[in-house]
Amino acid sequence: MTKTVHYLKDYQAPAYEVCQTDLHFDIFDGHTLVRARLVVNPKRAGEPLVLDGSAQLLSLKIDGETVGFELDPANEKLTVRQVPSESFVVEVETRLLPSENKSLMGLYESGGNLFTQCEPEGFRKITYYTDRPDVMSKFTTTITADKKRYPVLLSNGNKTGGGNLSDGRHWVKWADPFAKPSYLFALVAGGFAVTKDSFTTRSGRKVAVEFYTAEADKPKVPFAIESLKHAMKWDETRFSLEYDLDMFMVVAVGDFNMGAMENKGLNIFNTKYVLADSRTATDADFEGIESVIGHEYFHNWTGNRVTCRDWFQLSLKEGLTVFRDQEFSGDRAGREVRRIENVRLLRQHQFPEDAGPTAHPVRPASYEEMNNFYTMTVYEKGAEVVRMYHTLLGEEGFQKGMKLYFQRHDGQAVTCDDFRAAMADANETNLDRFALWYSQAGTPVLDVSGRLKDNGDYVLTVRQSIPATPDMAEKQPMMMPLKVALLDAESGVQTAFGYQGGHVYEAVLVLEEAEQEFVLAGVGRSVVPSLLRGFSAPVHLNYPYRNEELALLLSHDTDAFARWEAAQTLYRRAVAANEYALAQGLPLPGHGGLLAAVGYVLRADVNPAFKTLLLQVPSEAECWADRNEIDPLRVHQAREALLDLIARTYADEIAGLLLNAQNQEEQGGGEVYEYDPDRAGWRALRNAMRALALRAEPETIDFIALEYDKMAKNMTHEWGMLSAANHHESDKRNGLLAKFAAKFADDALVMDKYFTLVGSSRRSDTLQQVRTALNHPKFSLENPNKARSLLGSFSRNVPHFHAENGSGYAFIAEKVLEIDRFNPQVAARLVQAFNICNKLEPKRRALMTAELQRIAAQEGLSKDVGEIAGKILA
Ligand code: B3K
Ligand code: ZN
Repeated sequence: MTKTVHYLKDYQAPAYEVCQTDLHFDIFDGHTLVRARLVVNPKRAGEPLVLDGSAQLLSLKIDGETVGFELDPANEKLTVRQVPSESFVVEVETRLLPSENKSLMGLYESGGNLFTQCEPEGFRKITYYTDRPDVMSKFTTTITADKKRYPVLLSNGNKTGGGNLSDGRHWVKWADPFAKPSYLFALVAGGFAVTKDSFTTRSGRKVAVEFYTAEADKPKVPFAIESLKHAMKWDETRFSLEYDLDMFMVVAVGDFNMGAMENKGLNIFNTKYVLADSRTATDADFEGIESVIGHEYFHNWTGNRVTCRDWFQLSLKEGLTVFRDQEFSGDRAGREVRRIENVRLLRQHQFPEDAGPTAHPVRPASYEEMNNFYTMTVYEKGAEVVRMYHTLLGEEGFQKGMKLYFQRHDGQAVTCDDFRAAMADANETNLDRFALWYSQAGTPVLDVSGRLKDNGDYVLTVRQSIPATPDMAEKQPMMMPLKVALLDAESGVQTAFGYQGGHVYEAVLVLEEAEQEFVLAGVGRSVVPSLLRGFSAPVHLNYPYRNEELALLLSHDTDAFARWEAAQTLYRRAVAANEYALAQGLPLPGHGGLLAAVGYVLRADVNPAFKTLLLQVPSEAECWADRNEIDPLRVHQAREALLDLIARTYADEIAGLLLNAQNQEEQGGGEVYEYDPDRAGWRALRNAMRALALRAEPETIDFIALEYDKMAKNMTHEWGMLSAANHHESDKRNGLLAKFAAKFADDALVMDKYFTLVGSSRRSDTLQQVRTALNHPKFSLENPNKARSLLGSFSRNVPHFHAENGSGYAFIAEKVLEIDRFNPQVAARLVQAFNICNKLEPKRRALMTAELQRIAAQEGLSKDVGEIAGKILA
């Protein structure tokens, strides 16, 4: 297969613009006919008109005449060489087969209804078009269909007409007053129940809110609706941004490649991010819904009103919108805890990406398949980059930048440089050096040292380096904020110092050079530095702390992130020490210092959600970050041994906390088992303690099995018990899971949880149970949620995926190839489990390489999987 690589440096403005797009969909039982009428304006007359498309083409006319054209199916291009030099009309007819479309891009069927997904390049599966984000057009959409089978016909914008036709058919017309790129187009047709509400904007406009779901799911919609209204209000208050259409619609679909999609006025959501009640959704699910609903809504301004010039600029909308949804969640509840959760996510998934074969900058320089670039780097590191503007400029300065950004670019398709220019110009500052965050991949490393000078000044020396990545060897130092404070080494009290003419307790140091010294004046006593407070930059920071200094930070720091980080460092050191002992065949260390710190945390008077985070030992992936020759099983065993030690040492305290958390959860009246952030904190602690308690005394599974029904008051309770019991080798665990699957057999989202439990169990027979689950009547490989639940969780299951005999690798490779035949996007996600290949010890590396070669050699392999496998094998 020919490989086409797209480069940012080759960007060219479009030769033709489309000022009006009128679409006409005739939906029939087996197929759909699409007529597109485009009013096209030459920008560079004389150039050929090149349209993107892969749908079955029925006819093509220009100004009413049939014209000659060339088709290049491999690159999905249609070229017309002779076109008028002034404005002309293109008419295209295509024929689609939505029920055969299992890629879930373009127009497809799910549960008898029709849906679209266009971002980034799905619109070309519907018609022939300049399918690129810098071509913005006004759209109308007319849909006709059988009224009984497809009573609901939706598209973007406002409904402008409709009526009955002959033969039991009906029609509806939609008009979107805002020009938009084709990736924001959406159409939905079928039978749905609608839940209606409304929101009055601060300027007094009443916006109709409509959520479309299956009839049976109606009771699970209210939380998502409330979340949307909170998001609408929050965007007005914090960002002065108001909604701009008369209607905001959300449609839930069970078959969806990702979380949700921000189509203008007609968001399409994975059911997972809409439907929730406390019987079937965990507290974490509720939090996920609030944040994804917020995210898609916030795109209306950051993404839709101002969009991306090209797909290399994806982080312009995604990094910024993730930052906005993080801030929304933080403002809603538990800012500090949310911040730590964001950092954990970044470290567990983005840091490995940045250190692996698919590493790319926040603004990638090239791609083969754009779908492969909806990554943790573009989203989460992109959000950290936006957060750094915020840290450097402050809330007021940042908002000034946002205001200028919208003043300059509303209605345009722009670049990350335009965003940076607005931030700099609004604050009359120079952010040129900051641009490197968009072009250099790899997680920067800060090596910091501190010394107290004889004159009482404290000097911090910071060296920064950025590791080489496959795309770039030499890197330049970057601009970033390093937030610091100093704690008295004896008392742990925060100490004042002089910095830039002020007398302060905390400072934002601005790094720009490979090595810099910062003088914090007049300290005059022995101190412990508190560094990277709030995780002020997405970096690895090394400082030669002694364990006692970490314990001091853990117990005294006023910055939640820094406290948590002190505990994480202690855990990482302990896991590494266990690993060394295991490798050398030595007895495991006693970890007195760490145990004292854990004892402190167990007793500490901190909020329960924070306590839960402080007690979380970093994942294996965090423990082996930046290492080579990894033996995954040994890291796993070292980590397990540490957890066992903690559980055994503090069995009594853990049992006490478990009970206390349960009592606290039940206090305070109201709907005790419904979601609310405070109770969610107590439940998180309760579940964490339950897992540790069962670890210390495995025989208590009998108690769980016996009392399960009584204790299972909501899904968070059920999930806590099942995920703790999930690794138990006894039949009791199988019995619990079987009961759970029977109880929720008809709830697709809960069945996803069941499959996740099967895929993530440490039991010795897990691979066999996963294989059996593939034939479960409720499992379907074609449903992305199901595939991700069972196979995604298995690919993260360290002892089984990395089984010494290679069975885990072979199994995932087999499934990658199977899924790739119908859904390359989902397959390409799964194959990224092999990203770690070249960092493994030789035996596993050889086993994994063999599987990757098998995948790469597959005839008809998608470019999605081909691109990833190729990069790993390179
Ligand atoms: N913009 C979409 C993601 C589209 C992914 C295409 N593979 C959802 C979001 O980020 O809000
Ligand atoms: Zn997004």
